[in-house]
Amino acid sequence: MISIQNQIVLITGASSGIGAACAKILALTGAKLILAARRQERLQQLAAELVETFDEKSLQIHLLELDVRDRSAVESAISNLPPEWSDIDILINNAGLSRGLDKLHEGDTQDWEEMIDTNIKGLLYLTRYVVPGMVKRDRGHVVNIGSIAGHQTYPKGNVYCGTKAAVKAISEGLKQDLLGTPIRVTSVDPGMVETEFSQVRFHGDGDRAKLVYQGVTPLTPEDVADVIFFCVTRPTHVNINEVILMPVDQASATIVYRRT
Ligand code: NDP
Ligand code: 8X3
Repeated sequence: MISIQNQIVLITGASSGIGAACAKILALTGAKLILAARRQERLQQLAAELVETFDEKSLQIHLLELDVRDRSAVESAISNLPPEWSDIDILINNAGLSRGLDKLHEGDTQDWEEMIDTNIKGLLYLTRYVVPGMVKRDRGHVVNIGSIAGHQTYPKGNVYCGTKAAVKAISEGLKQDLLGTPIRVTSVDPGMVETEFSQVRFHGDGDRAKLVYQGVTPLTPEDVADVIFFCVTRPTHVNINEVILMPVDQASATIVYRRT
């Protein structure tokens, strides 16, 4: 295991779920955290929680209000980071969402745009503006959050699954393009994790969201963050290319054991 103390880690989508859990586990390592999301009040709340838990002096956090869909905002946010925060060592491309669960021919095109713009284009923008610095400094690690949905398509998952299949292809492509550099690329691809994911998918319908996890013990965001922690602390010659992690109750994207 290597230390990532004082390394600069940028986590997108840090205001909730897996991203927030990553911030908590990585704060323990003494890494310097750039926490990005649209909801600043959530990030401030998380930062306050972390300050309460850890010694304020050893905790280094920089908050970034960022909509990853906005290419010029991403470019400007990365290029205008204060000098002490600009040399990003680890990029965790976590921001993402699903919208709707509909047959493709009945889908809401607005939902499609949002998923494609966030899950694919947002991830690409961050990668495009952060990785050149890594190449220049000859060090770095990109962790993309994919999904079991990128390996297996499920009914009505169409566009969301398509975006995660794209993340899988992009992670593989980035790994190939960075061969010959010491930069690592990892895709962490979970099954069902209980976060705000389903609430977002169902546009705030909490009852429908709860049904997704009924009778199942899903993964927690901390389970996923734990795997990410493992990936980023391997010796520098080791690259964990891809990890699929599932709840014990889930065998595939569609096969889930539910206790009634
Ligand atoms: P949450 O809804 O709890 O968190 C999603 C995060 O993404 C939030 O912090 C949100 O922040 C951020 N986000 C969404 N859109 C944008 C945007 N345009 N710009 C910046 N940030 C954005 O869900 P999860 O933690 O579950 O999701 C994290 C990742 O994990 C996603 O990529 C998801 O696809 C993936 N995943 C989730 C699984 C699950 O079952 N939960 C399983 C497999 C993968 P804000 O709204 O403040 O901007
Ligand atoms: C989220 C997991 O199976 O709900 O990527 O699509 S799933």
